[in-house]
Amino acid sequence: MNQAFIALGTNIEPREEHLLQALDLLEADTRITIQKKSSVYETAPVGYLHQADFLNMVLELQTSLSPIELLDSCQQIEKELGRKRDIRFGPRTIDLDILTFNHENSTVERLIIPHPRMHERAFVLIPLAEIAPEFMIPVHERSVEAYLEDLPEQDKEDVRLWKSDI
Ligand code: A4P
Ligand code: MG
Repeated sequence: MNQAFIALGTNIEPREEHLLQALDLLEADTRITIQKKSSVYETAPVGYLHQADFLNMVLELQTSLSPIELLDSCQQIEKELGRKRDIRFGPRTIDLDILTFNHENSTVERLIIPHPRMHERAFVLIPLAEIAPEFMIPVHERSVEAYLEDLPEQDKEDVRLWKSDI
């Protein structure tokens, strides 16, 4: 069995429904088990700012899939939820990013793990710290908590607890 952390994000209504549907589709896959689920956070957009606030959460998965197979499944779920790719970093019904996969390091364009921007994003680190504070981010070998401590206060204030359980 493999361990993976994935991040979910949505900023098109109905946002909660998009998260719930993504969770259902992941759970429906017999090769994937959701081990842990963070709370849901409402977060100010990062990168492309002219868009609505996001709901973000992080999951710990156990899976028999390979990293690329897991990416295929995530992209299939994005497709089923009607995601259109227009603007990079722009609005989305659902985005599923693989943060880490075991202690693996992949640098091919289609799948970069650990996710190259995870350690600088409060909307990833805050939910991840809730379920795995001491997890050492592969390659960097630095804990989630340690990265979180380094983030600017403003970035952390832009991530607000929205619902503790969905
Ligand atoms: N890809 C490479 N590595 C990975 C990986 N580890 N996980 C490739 C998933 N996909 C990976 O992704 C573009 C390409 O990345 C895919 O072809 C895949 O093979 P995409 O999902 O089509 O496009 P994107 O989501 O616009 O790009 P990306 O790079 O995932 O964007 P980010 O960096 O995730 O930023 N602000 C808040 N508050 N909350 C958010 O969730 N999200 C973004 C998206 C920007 N601002 C945000 C949020
Ligand atoms: Mg993505």
